[in-house]
Amino acid sequence: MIPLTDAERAVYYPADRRFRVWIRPSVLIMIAMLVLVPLSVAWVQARLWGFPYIAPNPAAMPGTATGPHGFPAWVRWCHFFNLFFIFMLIRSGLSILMDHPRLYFNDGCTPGSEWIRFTPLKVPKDRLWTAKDDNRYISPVVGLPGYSHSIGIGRCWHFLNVYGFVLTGFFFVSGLLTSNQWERLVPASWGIFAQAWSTFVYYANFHLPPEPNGFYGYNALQQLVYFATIFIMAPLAILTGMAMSPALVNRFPRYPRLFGGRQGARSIHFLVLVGFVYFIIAHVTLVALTGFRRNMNHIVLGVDNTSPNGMVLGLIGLALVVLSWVVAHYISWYFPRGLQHVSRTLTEPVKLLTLDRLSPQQRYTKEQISPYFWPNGKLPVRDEWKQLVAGDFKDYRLKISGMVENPVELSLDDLRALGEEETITMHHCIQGWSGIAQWNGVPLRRLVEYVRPKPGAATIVFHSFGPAPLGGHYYDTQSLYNAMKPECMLAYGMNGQPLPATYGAPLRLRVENQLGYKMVKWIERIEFVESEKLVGKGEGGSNEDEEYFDLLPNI
Ligand SMILES: Nc1nc2c(c(=O)[nH]1)N[C@H]1C(S)=C(S)[C@@H](COP(=O)(O)O)O[C@H]1N2
Ligand SMILES: [Mo]
Repeated sequence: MIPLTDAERAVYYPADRRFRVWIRPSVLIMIAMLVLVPLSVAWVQARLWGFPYIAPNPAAMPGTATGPHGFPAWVRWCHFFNLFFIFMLIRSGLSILMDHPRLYFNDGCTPGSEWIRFTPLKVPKDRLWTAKDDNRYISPVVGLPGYSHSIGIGRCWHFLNVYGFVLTGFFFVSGLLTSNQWERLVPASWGIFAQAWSTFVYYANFHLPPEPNGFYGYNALQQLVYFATIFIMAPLAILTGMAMSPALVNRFPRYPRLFGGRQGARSIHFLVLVGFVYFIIAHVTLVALTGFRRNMNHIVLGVDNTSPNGMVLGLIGLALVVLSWVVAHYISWYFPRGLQHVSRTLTEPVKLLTLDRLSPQQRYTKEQISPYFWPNGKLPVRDEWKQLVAGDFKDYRLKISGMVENPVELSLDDLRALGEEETITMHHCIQGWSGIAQWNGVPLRRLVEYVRPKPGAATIVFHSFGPAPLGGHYYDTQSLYNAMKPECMLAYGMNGQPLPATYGAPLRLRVENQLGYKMVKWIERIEFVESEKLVGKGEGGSNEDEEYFDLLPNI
C-alpha cells in the first residue's frame, strides 16, 4: 500500500471500493446468443455427423514447405514488444475506464442509458451527483496505476505506450509486406471460412483439430483470428481512440459518426480491449495445449525443435513484463511528476504539430442538444459567491489584471456589449463522458483585444470561486494562442437560459478543442501572465498540479 495523506486517501482509496458489472438485459441476451448459437450448432453438428474432415494445410506438410516458414527475428521481437505494450495499454485503459464506469451509445450519457456499467451505484436523483462522485476504485493489480481517480497518471501511461504499440505495428506490417510472411496471415480464398468453421467444431466440443505445425502454417481459424486481430482490431483501436479526441471531433464532427458517435467510439474502444483480452486467453491456452515447448521455441528462438530453451527464455521474458508492471506502479506513485513531465515532453510537440492546429468547427443543431449534461466540480462555498447568486449577479464584476494595457472590471452587461456569440458544441470530459449543449457568451478573443496584452504575456489564468479537488481554489490556464481560436468563449448562457449555478454561473470558459477540465467554471478573475509556470505549482492548472493532467489536452 502506498503512503497516502487523509485527503489523498479520500480521493484515491475511498471506503466504498465495491466492484460490480451490470449489463443491460437486452445486451446480455445478445451476447449469450452470439456465444451460445455457434456453440450449439457446433455441438449438434458433431453429434449428428461427427467431426468434419480438415484437409491438411499444404504449406505445413512436412517436406513440401514451400511458402513462408519460421519466425524471423523481426517477427519474434515485434511479438514480444507488442505483448509488452498491449498489457500496458489494457491495464492503463482499465484505470481510465473506471473514472467514468459507464458505457453508452448516446453522446449525452444520460444516466440509465448505459449498456454496461462497472459500478453498483445508480445515479441518485435527489441530490447533486457529479461525474467525480461517480468514479470507482480499481485494484492496482489490475489497473495502471489503479486506485480511484488516478486518470491523469493512467493517461500518461496510455499515451506513452500508444507510441510503442503503433511503432511496433508499423514495423511488423512493413516486415509482412516486404517479405512473404503476409501469406501466412492474409486469407487467399473464401474457402477459409468453411475450414475455420470446421476447426471451430472441434474446439467447441473440447477436441483439438489436427493441428498443423505452426512453424510452417496455421489452421484456418487460427489464421482468420490472427488476421482479424492484426488488421481489424488493432486499427479499430487506433481509429476509435482518435474519435475520442475533442480537437479532432470538434473539427470533424462527422468522423465519430463512423462509430455511432463519440460514445459509440468509446464503447467500441472498450470492446476491442475485451477482444484483445479474449484473444490473449485463447491464444495462450492453445499455445500451451498444442505443444508448449515447440511453440515457445518457434516464437522465442525461431527454431522448430522441442528443447526447453525457448520456454525458459520465454518465461524469463514474461517475468520481465510482469516486473515492468511493478516498476510502472512504483513510478506512478513515487515519481508521478517525473512521469507527467516525460509524457508531456514526448506528446506535446506531436500535439502542437497536429491536433492543436485544428480549429473547432462544429455544426450541431438544437435537436442534438443532450437531454442530460453531467455536472462536474465542487460548487463554490465562499460567501462572496453566495451573495452574488442572491443578487442575481448584478454586482458581479469580472476583474482582468496582470500583463495588460487596459486592466478592467466588467459586469455581465459590459461583457455582453463586447459582442455575443452562440455555439452548439460537444463537451468532452477527461473521464470519458460527453454532452452537447448550446452556449452563449463573449468570444475570448474579443476580450483579449479589449484589454490588450502587453508584450511577453503568453498565458491567461482563470481563477474560480470554487475549490480545487485537494484544497485551494480551482484555476486553469490557456495559451494566448489558443484563446484566439474560434468557439473559445466566456459563457454566461446555456441552452437558451442564464448559466445555471451548477454549470458555472455567472461565467465559465468554453474551449472546444480541449478537455472539460480546462473550462473553469464560476470564474472570479482573469490574469495575464508570462507563463503558466508562475502560477500554482506551475503545471498549468489545479488538475495539472494535483492530478498530473496534461497542460494541452487535445486528446
Ligand atoms: N471551478 C471549477 N471548474 C471546473 C471544474 C471544477 O472542479 N471546478 N471541473 C471541470 C471539469 S473536470 C469539467 S468536465 C467541466 C464540467 O462542466 P459541466 O459541469 O458544465 O459539465 O468543468 C470544469 N470546470
Ligand atoms: Mo472533466
